[in-house]
Amino acid sequence: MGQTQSDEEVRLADIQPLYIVFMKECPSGALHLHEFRKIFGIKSTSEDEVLFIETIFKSFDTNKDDVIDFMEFVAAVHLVLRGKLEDRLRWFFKVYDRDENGKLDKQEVKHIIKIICQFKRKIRWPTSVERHLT
Ligand SMILES: [Ca+2]
Ligand SMILES: [Ca+2]
Repeated sequence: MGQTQSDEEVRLADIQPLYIVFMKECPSGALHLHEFRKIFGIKSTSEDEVLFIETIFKSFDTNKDDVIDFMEFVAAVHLVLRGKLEDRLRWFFKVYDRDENGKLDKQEVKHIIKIICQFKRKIRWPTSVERHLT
């Protein structure tokens, strides 16, 4: 996987509880978009939110095969909950930059702030993940 050694590296003890959550939510070992939404408790049908979740999903699907496997899931959870600020910002930028032109324009920023405000009220980590990682 070409990882670099660092203090931030995922430890085995962190992975075990995630593995339990992951296998419970998707025994097939591959997480699809609709399961991804279910895990985070997103039942929204608003077009903006659906699109946003899809963008997040794609940003985690690093090998672009339209499913999130366990290693991608671990990387995602690790990044969001434990990642270095710089890595998180890089990821946020990728998610925000909807037309992928490498810049954030006013519309993109405005749009994303609106969605994040809506999500803050709705999103939840599975409690088992929260307990182990926060
Ligand atoms: Ca994938
Ligand atoms: Ca852009």
